[in-house]
Amino acid sequence: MSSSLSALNQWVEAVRRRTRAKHVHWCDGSDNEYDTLVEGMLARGELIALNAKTHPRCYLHRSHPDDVARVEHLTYVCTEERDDAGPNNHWMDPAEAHAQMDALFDGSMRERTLYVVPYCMGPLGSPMARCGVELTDSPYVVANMRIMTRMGKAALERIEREGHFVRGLHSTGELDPRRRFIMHYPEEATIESYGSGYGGNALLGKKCHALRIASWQARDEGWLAEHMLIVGVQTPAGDIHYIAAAFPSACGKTNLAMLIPPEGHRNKGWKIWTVGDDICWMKPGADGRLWAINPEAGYFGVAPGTSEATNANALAMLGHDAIFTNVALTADKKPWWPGLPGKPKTDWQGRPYDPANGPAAHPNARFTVSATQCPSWSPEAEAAHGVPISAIVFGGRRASLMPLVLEARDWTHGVLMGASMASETTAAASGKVGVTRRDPMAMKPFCGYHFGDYFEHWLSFAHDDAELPRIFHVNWFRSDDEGQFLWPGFGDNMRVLEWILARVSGQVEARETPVGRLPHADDLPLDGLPLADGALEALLSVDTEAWRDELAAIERHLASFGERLPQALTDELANMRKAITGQGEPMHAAD
Ligand code: GTP
Ligand code: SPV
Ligand code: MN
Repeated sequence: MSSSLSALNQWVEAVRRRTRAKHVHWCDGSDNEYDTLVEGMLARGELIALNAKTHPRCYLHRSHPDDVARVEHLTYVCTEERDDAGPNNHWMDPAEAHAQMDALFDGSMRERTLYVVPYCMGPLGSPMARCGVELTDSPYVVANMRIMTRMGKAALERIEREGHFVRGLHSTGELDPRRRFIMHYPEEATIESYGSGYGGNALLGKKCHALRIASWQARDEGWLAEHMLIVGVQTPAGDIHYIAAAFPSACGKTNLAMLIPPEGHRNKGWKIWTVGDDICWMKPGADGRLWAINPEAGYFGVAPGTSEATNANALAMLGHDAIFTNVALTADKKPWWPGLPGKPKTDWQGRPYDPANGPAAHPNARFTVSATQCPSWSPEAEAAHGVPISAIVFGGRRASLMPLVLEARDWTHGVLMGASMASETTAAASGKVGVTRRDPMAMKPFCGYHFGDYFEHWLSFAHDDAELPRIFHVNWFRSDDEGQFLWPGFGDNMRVLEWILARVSGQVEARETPVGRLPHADDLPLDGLPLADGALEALLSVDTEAWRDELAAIERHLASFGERLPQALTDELANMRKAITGQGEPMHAAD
């Protein structure tokens, strides 16, 4: 036996003893194993079979009503030095965190099976891929990991060859929010999660490994682990350009990754290829470009709002072999959420639907489905070397101020744009919805180290031999005084992607402003799009007064990262401030 396998065996044995698990099951990732797990969950009522005619091999899972989203206030980065985790993370001393978690895991799997889940994040043959092993007592987690990652025998073989893996220990516990913690120990490449069975809290390959631990490793090794979709845009000439885009949770990544271009664009030959919808690992290649892989193998997507009109590709992939979590049911046992035809009979908690109890489907209800089921799935998602990135796009939900699209002047300005990002909070995490908060690079909940160091790491990619992507910022969520969106969004976002690619290939000029470059209205391909009067002007305007306040708020936000904030960002911000006030007035830290 190789030393990595004996290390794994020893760890499994130690966990079995601590948790008193009754059985240990090593997952091989086979169809047979998945079917057996599903049968067990159906028998225990942990899954409900959906209409077998319309939704073959589709199941509903109802999570505990107190366990429906990520819990940022219970998520910790445990580094030896507190400052390495940074003000952007909750921190606990690693020894203290281990002691607390050991106590929770003591006897936590009594009468339960401990599943050993070897997985690979990224194509199995990719040098950019990384492996991990999740130990869990939740068959629901195992079934989801099977869809979301390359899970089982082949991953175990790679671990045996490579000799290292990220360790993740998960137990559902009592699902008591007072006994719930998601701990990360980046220096030990280890994760411990207790007391939640939901999404990013429990599927440890996703946010815990592929973002928090991976971002730490990426900093040490010279690459980037980002909360980004990867989409291929095929032009009428037949070239495919890849765009990576970071939007905060529930702000449109899945939708942009699989958008269907407007009819006029389709007729001309535009086509979209989906490489990834949530996470992107990027590394400079020998040609100086950034090459990206999607570490995941499936989508864990937001259900509400997914409709024939907004995301027909997603609906097409959800007709078979999918797991739904916290959606509502129709009388004939079809999954239901706002945007679908029919009406709900049973709500997400299993009660007869009554509007007095709140929405039928939970706002963070999700589907889990294999990536290859998406009609726009790109075979390049399996490419070992990844795909070359032509543009990086940041974005968020901003009802006001932020224009439809902005281009950064250069890499440093683009990093400042990312570092300054803000967005209104959504149901993807527990807490208040609709509060505007700064969410740098959409990584506020996911960066495993100090944001000051993270910005410095981003800046370090700019050097003489680099052929870096251009950086943009988009906002699909500008609204009018009545709260109506000014921009139709979804498939029509293709129009903005076309402008972005035209900029990348030098086909159009842009309008220079102190906050970045904007499209000349005539250069946006808006044919066939009925926009309200004045909408376009609002979407492409820069309100100098409001931007002065914004820059002051950005200054306060950046100052919170203290001495580790790169000087280059402070200087860049000072330049913008000068440009917008039209004079060399110094920035005052007091406002
Ligand atoms: P996570 O999986 O949480 O990381 O979310 P995500 O960034 O993939 O967001 P997703 O694409 O699932 O969209 C979240 C919600 O925003 C859904 O309800 C969508 O219908 C809605 N949405 C997505 N794109 C647009 C858009 O262009 N305009 C508007 N108005 N809404 C959008
Ligand atoms: C997100 O919240 O950004 C998600 C869902 O993609 S979860 O896996 O729960 O983190
Ligand atoms: Mn996400």
